[in-house]
Amino acid sequence: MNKRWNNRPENSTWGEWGEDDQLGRLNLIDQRKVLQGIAEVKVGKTFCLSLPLDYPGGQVLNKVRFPPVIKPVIRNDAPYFNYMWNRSNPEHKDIGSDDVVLLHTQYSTQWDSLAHRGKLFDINGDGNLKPVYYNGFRAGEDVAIDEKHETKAKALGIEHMATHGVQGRGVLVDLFSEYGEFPRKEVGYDDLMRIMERDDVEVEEGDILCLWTGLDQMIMRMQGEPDHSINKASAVLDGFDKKLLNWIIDSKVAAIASDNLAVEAVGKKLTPESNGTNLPIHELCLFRLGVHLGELWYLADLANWLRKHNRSKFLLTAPPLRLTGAVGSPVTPIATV
Ligand code: UVW
Repeated sequence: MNKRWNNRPENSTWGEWGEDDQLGRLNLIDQRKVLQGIAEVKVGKTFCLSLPLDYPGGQVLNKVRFPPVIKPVIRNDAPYFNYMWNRSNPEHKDIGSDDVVLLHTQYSTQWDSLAHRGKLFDINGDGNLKPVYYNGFRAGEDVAIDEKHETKAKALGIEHMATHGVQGRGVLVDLFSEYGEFPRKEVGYDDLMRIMERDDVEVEEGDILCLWTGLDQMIMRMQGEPDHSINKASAVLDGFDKKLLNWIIDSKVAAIASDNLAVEAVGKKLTPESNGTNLPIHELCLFRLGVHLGELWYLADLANWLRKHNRSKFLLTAPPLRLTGAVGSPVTPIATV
């Protein structure tokens, strides 16, 4: 029994960290896990795990998300860009520039917050489905939109992730070396376990799992003008594989990130077993477990370095923007090895 729900989804973590918890499994990244991450720093080399935020380019991967538009602030009725302050006082020699950005928060390298995907669920156990998110927060009341289309995740906004810090131990699994770019492979539990065993990769409670598929290097190669081949390229997780979902539950990973669009395959058909979703990993992670999903990360350089040095673990520092009420955020993750 909880003030927001009295029926919690099967295999969920709702209530595990308190009835108002908004962090989900980020709670598993505690001081001990941060120190475990820091212990992976051996040579002090850093990797930027973000694409340029105007990549992938165009709308080939997602029709409704657009690259950032950057404009100048207007000051004294003029664009405040290369602004000559001698306009107001001839003795000034200063010049100044300020940006305004229209940013689709999930266009490029990003985190999904726990308010990104919810579900119609019988939260009261009375047979009525209600639109809710992780830990029973309500669509409408808690994740709100008004008549002017102004939105605010009053609960589960991305700022909670930012204040946590998202610094811990990252573990990378190299799917690219096994599956390459074409044909796209849907990776199930058996595939994942085989590759982890091959590369001697172990994932422990509270680790941030990073799955490298090679889509990032295709995106970089296409230099902002991707063609439709990227919609069929590189590995994705098979969210319809029950064994894989069970592994995500049992492994207690704190978050999952990948260089592909959605971690899992998109555009699939519902099945009688898929629990009313065609993105079962999103449903499991964001709605039930409180596992944030990172998408379109740039993992290639890190992955190649780790392989060369026979390693899979690193310190990962990946706070999103502290953008109150947003349901996703760009991120510039940094790996330190
Ligand atoms: C898709 O684009 C399907 O995934 P997400 O909404 O998580 O980015």
